[in-house]
Amino acid sequence: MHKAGFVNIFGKPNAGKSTLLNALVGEKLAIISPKVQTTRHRITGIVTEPGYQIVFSDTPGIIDPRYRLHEKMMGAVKSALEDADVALLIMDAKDRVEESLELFDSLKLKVNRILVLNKTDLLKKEELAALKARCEAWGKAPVIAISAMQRVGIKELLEQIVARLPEGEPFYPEDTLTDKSTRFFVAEIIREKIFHLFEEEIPYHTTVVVSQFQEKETLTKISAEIVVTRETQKAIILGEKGKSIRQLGTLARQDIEKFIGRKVFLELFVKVRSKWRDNDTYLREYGY
Ligand code: GDP
Ligand code: K
Ligand code: MG
Repeated sequence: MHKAGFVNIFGKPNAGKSTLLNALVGEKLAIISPKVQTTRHRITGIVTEPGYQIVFSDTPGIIDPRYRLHEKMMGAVKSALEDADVALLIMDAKDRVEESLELFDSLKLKVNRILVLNKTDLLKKEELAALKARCEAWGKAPVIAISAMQRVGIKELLEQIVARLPEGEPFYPEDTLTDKSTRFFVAEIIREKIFHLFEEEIPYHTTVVVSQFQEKETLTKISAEIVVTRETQKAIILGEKGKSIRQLGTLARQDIEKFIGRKVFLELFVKVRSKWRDNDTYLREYGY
């Protein structure tokens, strides 16, 4: 019997959704940073093994606890979760447990769900036992303790997911890792480095567009535009004598080379588009 299904990863910002997606797929697909709202798109990661295929989605961190009572938003999240075969409710083991359980409760989910305690590498043994007991007492989902970062508990989690998958044929050919293009991942890698290198509002005012992607004989030539909203932001990204953008280029190139498995020549340009975040034409052009 072959099993196949869709699994959504849901949790508060920074719970570790993107890190878990990467751990499950065994590849770096989703960008990770300690800042909230790093993930802007739904990223699909596909795991195909003999006997099953799972299509995972990493949801953007749209759930801000401050807006928890915002019904419309919760409605959208809920219906996305109910569309899946299994919902992974992930919480940061260091976070306030009652608050997370209350958030999960408020969804009133009917779909199969698993409560995933992440970042358990940060807890002492007794702390973990107490947390697990509290979550098991909640009683609305089986509880699995993991460390997405250290890849601990992933196998057990996969087993629990597979046990809840419906019977069915695979949705994608077996070598498919994701439904997104290489260009998309290249832009995401550059965006991740911007999150790491620049402070405050800059990452949130920036988007990245890959304008050229050419496979040459010995390397891949990539040009990308970094779009910001103000001249002052452009100056910061360039840095003194271009120092910052060179650093950004080097870090991004190294990761892109790892991702595509080829040498890369990367060219970065910075463009100012004062209203890109409010302009529908730009948003479409930039893939939102
Ligand atoms: P998301 O916002 O839910 O997608 O969270 P991310 O995957 O971007 O992770 C947020 C932060 O938590 C990053 O700094 C990660 O490195 C960190 N993180 C994720 N998983 C773990 C874990 O298992 N252990 C520890 N110690 N940190 C983690
Ligand atoms: K994050
Ligand atoms: Mg994320």
